[in-house]
Formats: sequence, C-alpha cells, structure tokens
Amino acid sequence: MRFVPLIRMAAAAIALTLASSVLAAAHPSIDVVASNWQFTPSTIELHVGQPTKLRLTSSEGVHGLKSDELGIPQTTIVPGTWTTVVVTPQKAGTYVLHCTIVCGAGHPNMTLTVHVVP
Ligand SMILES: [Cu+2]
Repeated sequence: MRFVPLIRMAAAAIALTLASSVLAAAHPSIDVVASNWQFTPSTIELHVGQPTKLRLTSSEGVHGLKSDELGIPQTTIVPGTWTTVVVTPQKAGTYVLHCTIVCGAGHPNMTLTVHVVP
C-alpha cells in the first residue's frame, strides 16, 4: 500500500502549511528596506505590548539596526536576504534608530524613526 504514506505526507504538508500561516498571521509584519543611505519607510509605528515582526532587507549596501530600548539585537541587514526580528515595545515614545554599520557618506544621517503608541 503506497497510498497511505503518500496521504500521510500530504496531510503533514497541509498541517505544516496551516501552522505556518497561523504563525505568520499571529503578528503584524512591517517590511523595511535599507539602502544608501536611508530606511524605507523611514518612519514606522508600533504598539505598546504588541509583538510586531520587522522584516529587514537591503537593496544596496550592508546596514545594521539595534535598539536596547526596543529590544532589537544588533542585526545586520544584507542585500538578498530578509532578516526577521520580532519587536514588542514596552514604552510609548519616539525612538530614533541609527544605522549601526558604517556604510558610507550618508551613514551618520541614516535613521529609522519608530513611533510607539498605546
Ligand atoms: Cu550605516
């Protein structure tokens, strides 16, 4: 009986797909694209206590993001890769995050502004 393993595999694949879509739906997600020398969008909004997935990539150059206050570990952002960080802000306010990797002339002004609202 070859069908049984096939059916089991199909069932497992469907279960996995459902589980990952449930996980994906669990947290809102924001895509941020780094380039020389900006983050796009340059301002995002998060909610206190609400876990949010930040999906980070670069269209140009290697950049970085980190925030002790927001609980974002040092994260390197490279072209061709999406790096995901889940952020759960604890305190309302405006946080200005600077690029953490020296990336050229515009590096000192390369910021991502995070508005954390209730
Ligand atoms: Cu930089």
